[in-house]
Amino acid sequence: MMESMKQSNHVANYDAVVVGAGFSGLYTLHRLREAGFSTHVYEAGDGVGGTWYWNRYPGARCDSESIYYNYTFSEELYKEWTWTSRYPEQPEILRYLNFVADKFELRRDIQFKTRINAAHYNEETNRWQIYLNNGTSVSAKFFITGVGCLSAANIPNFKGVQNFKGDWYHTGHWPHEKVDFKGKRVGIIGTGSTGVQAIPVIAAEAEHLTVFQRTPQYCAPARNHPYDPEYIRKTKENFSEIKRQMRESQGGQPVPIPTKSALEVTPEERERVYEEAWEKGGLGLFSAYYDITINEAANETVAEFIRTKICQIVEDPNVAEKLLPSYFYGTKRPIIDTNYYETYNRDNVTLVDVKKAPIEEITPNGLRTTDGEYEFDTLVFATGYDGMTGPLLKMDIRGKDGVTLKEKWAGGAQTRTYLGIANAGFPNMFMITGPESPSVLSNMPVSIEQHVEWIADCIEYMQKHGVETIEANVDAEEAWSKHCREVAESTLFTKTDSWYTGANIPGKPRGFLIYLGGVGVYRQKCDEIAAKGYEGFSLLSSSQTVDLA
Ligand code: NA7
Repeated sequence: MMESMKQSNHVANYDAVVVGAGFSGLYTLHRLREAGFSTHVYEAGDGVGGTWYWNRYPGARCDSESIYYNYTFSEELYKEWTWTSRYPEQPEILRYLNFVADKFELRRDIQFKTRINAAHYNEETNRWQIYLNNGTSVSAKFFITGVGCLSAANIPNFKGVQNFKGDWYHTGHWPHEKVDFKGKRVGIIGTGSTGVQAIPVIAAEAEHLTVFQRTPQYCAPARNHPYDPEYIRKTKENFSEIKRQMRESQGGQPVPIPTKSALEVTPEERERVYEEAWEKGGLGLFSAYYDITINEAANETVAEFIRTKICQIVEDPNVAEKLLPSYFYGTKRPIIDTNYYETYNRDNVTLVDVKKAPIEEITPNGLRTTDGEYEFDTLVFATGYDGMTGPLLKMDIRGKDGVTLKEKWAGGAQTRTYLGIANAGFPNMFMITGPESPSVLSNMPVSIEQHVEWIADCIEYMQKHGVETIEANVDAEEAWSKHCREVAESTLFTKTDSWYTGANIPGKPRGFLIYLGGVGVYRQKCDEIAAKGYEGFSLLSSSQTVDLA
């Protein structure tokens, strides 16, 4: 045990300790507190919001429609809050989460500016000992992680970053004060969802913007617009139906599951459908036909549609050529944009292909690729995250026999979970939207609510039946992981290098850690498991297994 942990000053005992005050942590706190459990949340930031607290970069907004990107556990809350537009910007989402924290008086049980460094399971007491970065420790019967899937920033290990004379930022750790780009030459590395959102906004302000692109992206227009008050009124009126549809859907939004193949319709009909989706804006292309992410030929029809659009929008054919993606559409995060491709028609924007000529070094005045040197005053890393496992493995989590989560998952290669909620060897620990749950391939608040409710119901069940510990069984975990891999391998997702597969982090073992069966199916499976007395888990009273089936 580390010296600092041995010396840590034990200050409190709780029923549950939760990591993170984002969508997950806030609702967990509310739900468990309502059920009478003493619950405490630790949050590294100095406010609530999680992902939406940290991601303050220019242009940051959500790619789920706002009327679906909120909690549905409280009809009153749903009706009290009104979104201004279709795709909410970061400040509005952060205001929403602060509104939730105020309404349910959550702050009194959240300790801000405090990071959990470690959580160790004590087999003698059946409790978790949790070590904080302020030198103190607390204990809890339940250890619950609400750390988000994309919170461990990836800053590539470029040579020379420390030599750069200007200011540099990672988009996931953006300053609270406005960063002024006026009159500045700016460089940005990365063209994922984040880069695509930030590039048009920075370009509009900076003297010059140089975009360093490794992989071109498929983007479709967001066509964000203010909501008509009548539309909002009807949405609120239909709360129960919308909630039901979201919960039973594939991706967490009330979008009909497509029944047609892209290959069974005529090219003219397909073109009409794609054109309609493009004009409507949003992620409609992704769900236009059921086989877009499973059949290569079907996929190519959308890919080619977007490539044609890029060539129509971007005036310089050489620039357009560099922007044409070739991987399977949708197997990296499909992006919705506001004036992204149009931005390359500006005189103050340069696009550099760093796949062809990779970045060699960050220099005092900019960066050098194998093709030449580029100078700028400010550098933005829009280089993404160590997704899924990254935020969990940043903490020193130790289960039975002192085995760390990192050892159990072999750094990621052997990531096995039961339902993406629990791990064999780690009793009374729950992960909200953990690896192998629908998580990032769903509308996150829907998946978060489902996990929080399942976990809280489980804890209540344990209390009612005198159960001391719950732990996933190894065979149940193996079967779930195998099922997840089989579903993923029946799609095109595993054929592309992306943060979904871990391929964006050099040295990270590859594995597809998202359950692709859909949120409706997944919810049903989780509910069935609970209804069978938590099938696949071992439930123990203080000294013996409790047969509750
Ligand atoms: P992403 O989607 O991981 O994008 C990161 C971008 O940075 C992507 O274009 C990468 O190129 C690029 N990148 C990463 N490392 C390098 C190096 N070493 N050299 C050059 N370029 C690099 O992260 P985002 O923040 O945009 O989005 C994350 C999610 O947040 C998003 O999907 C939404 O769910 C919200 P690559 O494609 O790997 O070639």
